[in-house]
Amino acid sequence: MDTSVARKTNVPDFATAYYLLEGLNEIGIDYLFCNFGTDHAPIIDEMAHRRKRGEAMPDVVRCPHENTAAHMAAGYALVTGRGQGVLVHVDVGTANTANGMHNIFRSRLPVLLMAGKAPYTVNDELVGSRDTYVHFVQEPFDQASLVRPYLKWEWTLPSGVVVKEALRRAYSIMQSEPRGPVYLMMQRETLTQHWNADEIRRYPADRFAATSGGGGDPKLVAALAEKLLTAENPILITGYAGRHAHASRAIDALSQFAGIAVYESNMTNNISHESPCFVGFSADRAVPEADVGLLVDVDVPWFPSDAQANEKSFWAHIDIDTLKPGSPMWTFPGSLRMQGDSGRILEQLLEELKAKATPRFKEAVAARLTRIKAMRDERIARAAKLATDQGKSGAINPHYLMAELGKLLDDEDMLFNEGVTNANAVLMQIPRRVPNTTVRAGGGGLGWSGGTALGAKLAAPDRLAVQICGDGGFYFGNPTSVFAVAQQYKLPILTIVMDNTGWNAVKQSTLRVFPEGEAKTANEFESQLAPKVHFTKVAEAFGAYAEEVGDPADVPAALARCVKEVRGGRATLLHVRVTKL
Ligand SMILES: Cc1ncc(C[n+]2csc(CCOP(=O)(O)OP(=O)(O)O)c2C)c(N)n1
Ligand SMILES: [Mg+2]
Repeated sequence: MDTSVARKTNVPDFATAYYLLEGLNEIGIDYLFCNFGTDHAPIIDEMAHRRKRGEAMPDVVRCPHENTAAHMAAGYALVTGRGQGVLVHVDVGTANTANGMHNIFRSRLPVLLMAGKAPYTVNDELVGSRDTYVHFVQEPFDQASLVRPYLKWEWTLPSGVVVKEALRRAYSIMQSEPRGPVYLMMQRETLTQHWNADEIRRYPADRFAATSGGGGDPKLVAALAEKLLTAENPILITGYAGRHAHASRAIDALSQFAGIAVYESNMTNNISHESPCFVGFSADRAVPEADVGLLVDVDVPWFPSDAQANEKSFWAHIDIDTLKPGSPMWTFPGSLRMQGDSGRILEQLLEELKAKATPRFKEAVAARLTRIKAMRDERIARAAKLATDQGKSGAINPHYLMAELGKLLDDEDMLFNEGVTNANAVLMQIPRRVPNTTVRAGGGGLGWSGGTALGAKLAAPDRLAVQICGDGGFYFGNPTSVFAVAQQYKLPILTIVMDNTGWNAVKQSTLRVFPEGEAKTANEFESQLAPKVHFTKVAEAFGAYAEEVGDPADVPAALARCVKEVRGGRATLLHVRVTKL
């Protein structure tokens, strides 16, 4: 154990909150995305104290809504790989992060969520005792239960003497693969306790490291290579391997060497979409035909209601999270499972294949690559054809819209695709050459793209961050909070709202279950939202540049003006009236 102290000082002692801020800085938290309340009085006072003393602590980003705070941490972690702090108010603030924690947990991103707890003393026995109405009503029996399904770890800080130890443990757990949210609760009486600097131990990263995923068992790697050597129709489906650059490279290299068609299912673009083996976003048609399949870092490789794997096929499951213990049911085939760093395991597999490749294998690969190219050409032609229909006045075709947007974006620009029923238009029409530049949520909680774009912009100020959402998603994202943060912290993001006047996903779901049902007969799907809104006014209220477009002919110029504004440093919104639901 490292017994060195925080630092030597002639000031005898400090409050726990002082060490909390120091400890956060020491574990590498750059930012605290905050929504404050009465529970944070000790922290707010120590923030001022540390600033007065010129001492380091994380930068504070105040977010008017917790949904923004949680998703900003997600966006920052997506770009940097490092979890940040989200500091919210007791049970109620925690409840407001639940949607975000769901998305972050399902996206396997790290985040340190922190909240106060109602003070436990009532009669002013200690500094920080209850002194207002809410302290009596904000103490549920189980505060953490509000977010527990999405946590890897939780604790209530019992004493300031262990504050840095608790922070280090929280950090190690959230950063270890598979990464995810951790939750630390703290009471005011604990935060105001004083401790001598000599009593507060440090827990440095070089002695308390996080765990990463390792390589695969060589025997299993060899067994899988044997299968691939004789495979006739191998496919690879991945969802989130592309979050690591070496995994992207490994998928690209392996697929080209072994003639494997690569599909992406949600989350992110894992390899360049110009890679010769990338064939699209749904493997449903390919799954029944595949004889060997690789499921690489993927949660939903296909919809079993639409596609079934051949009984004789062989499936290898290579994932940082092979068993999906966060899901009560998960029933995709895994004839062979390797848990670990998928990029590393695929590198091993490629080495093994290179060593064993026979002339017959190479011939079969060449034939497959020709077939895969034909599939790619067909897909590209289909996408181009869809974009030629511009739509009508008040009903712009999202494919055309996205194709025009794609012409204005650089390779490194980041897209946060919350397009819901129009998400495919984003995926199909916008060229993506750099992995991990079109991101979707691993979860299903709408309202994530604005906060996530802000967090990504904070982490990568030189890249453009584009939020693409439906009208429903725009409401869910607490847009006033998003644009307030964009203004206050000078984080210009581009927001494109594809307004189809409501919840098309809800309508389509009803039609899928009841194709000829009562809802269809009545033409009432409970999906229409207010038709005459002007989302531009929301953005303008916060000084953003905003435009509305309804005529297809105006799309290229409107997009060009918006991209120019946002690149010039002003948050921008384009409200597009797309094909109605
Ligand atoms: C927080 C949250 N509430 C409700 C839902 C259920 N839901 C899924 S899609 C959808 C409609 C979204 O509307 P919009 O963003 O306009 O996209 P569209 O379906 O019109 O393409 C809803 C309400 C959800 N996923 N998340
Ligand atoms: Mg909609």
